Amino acid sequence: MKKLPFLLFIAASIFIILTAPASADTIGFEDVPQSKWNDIGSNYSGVTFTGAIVLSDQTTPPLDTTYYPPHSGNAVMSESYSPTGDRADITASFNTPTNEVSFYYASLSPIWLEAYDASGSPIGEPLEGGIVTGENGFLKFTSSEYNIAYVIIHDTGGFFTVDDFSFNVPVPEPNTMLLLGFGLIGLWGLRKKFKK
Ligand SMILES: [Ca+2]
Repeated sequence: MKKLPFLLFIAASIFIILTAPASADTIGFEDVPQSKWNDIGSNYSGVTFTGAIVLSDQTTPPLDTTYYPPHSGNAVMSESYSPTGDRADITASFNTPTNEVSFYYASLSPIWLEAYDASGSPIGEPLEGGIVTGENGFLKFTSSEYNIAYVIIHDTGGFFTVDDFSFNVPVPEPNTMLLLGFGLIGLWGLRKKFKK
């Protein structure tokens, strides 16, 4: 009966994997190294930011927390500066397409959250967030499937900050199928054992 504990382990693993909800990654921008302050880039696993910098009480210039209070800690994400004085849109590209993206923000002008699939086609209607200063607004975009390859965040000419950027990480289907396969083999083995 030595195989039984192993088979029970396999069965338990399958149960856990199959019932695990999609987990969410939340990025608070607190732990960005100084060398990445001007380009957060791929500092975090699962997502790459472009056009994004970190602002905090440690940066130069420091974050104006009166108008743009962080939702967590001392640091937020904001738009990159550009030589022309315009600010870039922030793009967040996901390693694995997600079905939900959300963040807290403060902005001097209305801001937009646009979601796109892997072929660059827009998903649904862009979300608009109103002017919020001195506190945090919240935007959440949800898709019916895991097809959000990237999102673009932009305002309409002012300045904005983003904090606690969150996205769903899908349950890895291939692993689920692999474990299901092992489980079926295990059950088959168990059935043979009890038949003897
Ligand atoms: Ca923060």
